[in-house]
Parts: sequence; structure tokens; C-alpha cells
Amino acid sequence: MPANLPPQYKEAEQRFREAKSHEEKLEALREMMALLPKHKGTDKLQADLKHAKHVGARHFDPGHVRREGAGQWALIGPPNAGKSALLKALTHAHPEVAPYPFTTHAPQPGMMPFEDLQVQLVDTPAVTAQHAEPYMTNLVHSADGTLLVLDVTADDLEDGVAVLHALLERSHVWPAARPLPADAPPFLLQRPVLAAGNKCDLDPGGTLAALARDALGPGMPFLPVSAERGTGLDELRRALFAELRRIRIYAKEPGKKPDLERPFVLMHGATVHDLALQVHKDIAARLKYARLWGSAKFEGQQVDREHVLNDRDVVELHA
Ligand SMILES: Nc1nc2c(ncn2[C@@H]2O[C@H](COP(=O)(O)OP(=O)(O)OP(=O)(O)O)[C@@H](O)[C@H]2O)c(=O)[nH]1
Ligand SMILES: [Mg+2]
Repeated sequence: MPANLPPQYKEAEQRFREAKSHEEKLEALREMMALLPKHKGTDKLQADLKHAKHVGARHFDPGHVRREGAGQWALIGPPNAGKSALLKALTHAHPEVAPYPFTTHAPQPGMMPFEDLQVQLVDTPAVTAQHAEPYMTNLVHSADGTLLVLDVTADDLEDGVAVLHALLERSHVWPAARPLPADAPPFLLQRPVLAAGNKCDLDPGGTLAALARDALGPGMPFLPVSAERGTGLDELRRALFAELRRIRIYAKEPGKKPDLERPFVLMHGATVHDLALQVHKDIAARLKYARLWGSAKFEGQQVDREHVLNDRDVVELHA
């Protein structure tokens, strides 16, 4: 990292890491480039940032899938691992599942119901050492999380793991559960990465699943599943929601019942102000206080806009 970076640069970098949309990412990147002092020490960083801008740009992205629901997971894996079978088991989508490799040719989304919300899963074409669709880096980069799908019975499992790690690296995604290395490039996104060891119905003793877990290395939550039998899918659903680190908030108008059908979905750590912004920016501007049910000390507790919300709080905004 070159010396003499202004403090605003760090802030822009933080915003880039936390950005949820292409627009936010590009905005932060533009700012980072503008704030970068132009001298020899920053040449490499300038080039890296230009490259990152490229990766994040929507018009270079034929594999772009519009984000819906509480968050988007990219399902990636070697041929025949059962990516499409998992999408079929977890969502209402009807992808083609077949006993030969390279069945899936284009990204296909499906919505996974979880409690009172939906999480988007995107099935993708297989990646191998020889071939990956060029748009796969963009797809992985823009997703909120990546699910590595492995066939625990595959005899080339370690090669498959290496290929997936390489794809994550090319996509500038760093698994959130792994400590970020000191020399990490600034454009690296820390995102949840989970692994599903599929076809565990063919591995009753769990020996192959244990080998797969080892091959993946530390900092990579691993869940043995069987898309065909439905084993482990409840745990997988829970993990896919939990790893997104989202909270659900039920908004309520004064004197009325809360809307328990359609929660607002916010990032973990979101405040009353963040909720108000999602409801309407005018309400956020005029907000005086809020009343809180759920995690409050007492029901209907009055809180200010800085108050940090918890999953399933009921909030009444007073503007
Ligand atoms: N025994 C068993 N077979 C499975 C399981 N999941 C998928 N399969 C089988 O594995 C084969 C491949 O499944 P797909 O879902 O098409 O695999 P994919 O990863 O989407 O494959 P590509 O699209 O070619 O990359 C099919 O014959 C499935 O029936 C499982 O949990 N157990
Ligand atoms: Mg498939």
C-alpha cells in the first residue's frame, strides 16, 4: 500500500467494501481514484482500481441477474456437482438436472423461501480448470454471497476446490470468515462464502465429507447435504440467511397494527435512521423519534434515530 493516502480515501474504500449495488461500488471507486495522489508509488494502485472498475461495471456483464429478495447467493461448482439439483430442492425454479456434465448453460435464479422472507439463489454453468464463462467473475463479484457446491464423491474433488478458489480470487471476493491478509488489495470484497458437500447420501459414514472439508481449508463453513434426499437442507437454508447478516424489521403506523407480512430487510447494525430512509427519505429527514417493540427494554420504548435495531423489531416512526 503506497504511503500518504488521505483519510477520505480510507473512508471511500470502506464504502466500496460495504457497497451493495454496482452503482454504490462504482461511486466509491470513482472517489477512491479521484483521491489518490498521482505519483510513482500509486501507479500500481491506479491500475488495480481501473481494473476493479471494469469488473464492477454492469454493461460488461452478460451474466447479470437482477437482485431480488433479502440477498443474492451465487451457486458455483464443478460439472455434475448438483448445483441445479440444489436450486431445484431449495426454490420453486425448475432447472435441468442431468447425469452428465455441462447441463446448465446460463445463470438461472430462483427464490428460496425462508421464514417470512425470500433469498435469491443463482444456479450457474460449471467451472473447470479449462473453462469458465467469462461473466462468472462479475456474477460472483456482485452476489452478496457465494455457495460452493461440491460432489463429495468426486475423485477430482481437490482440483474442483482449487478451481473455485481461483474463481473467487479472480472475482476479488475474500471469504468473510477468513482473516484478511495485511497485503490485501483495496478492492477485495469480504463476502460470506459457504460450501455445500452434496451427495452425502452416497457417503453414509461421512468420510468423504470430512475429506472435502479438509480440502476447503479453514474459514470456510461446510455443510454436508443431499439435494436428492433433502438431507441437511434446513441447516443450509438457515446458514444462507444468517450469513447474509440481515435483520427484518416490521414497520408500524401509530395507532395501527404492524405489517407482519412484508418486513423491511436491513443490514445487521442498521439504525432507526436507516429504516426511515428505506421507508421514505422525507420521513428520514423529518423523523423525531421512534417507538420500539421486540428488543426494547420495555414495549413501546421511545428511541432516537441512532438506535441500533435487532432482527424482528417492530418500529413505529414518528415524523
Ligand atoms: N446421489 C445423489 N445424486 C445427486 C444429488 N444431487 C444431484 N445428483 C445427481 O447428480 C447429477 C448432476 O446434477 P445436476 O444438478 O445437473 O448438477 P450440476 O452441478 O447442475 O451440473 P452442470 O449443470 O452440468 O454443471 C444428476 O444426475 C443428479 O441427479 C444428490 O444429493 N445425491
Ligand atoms: Mg446444472
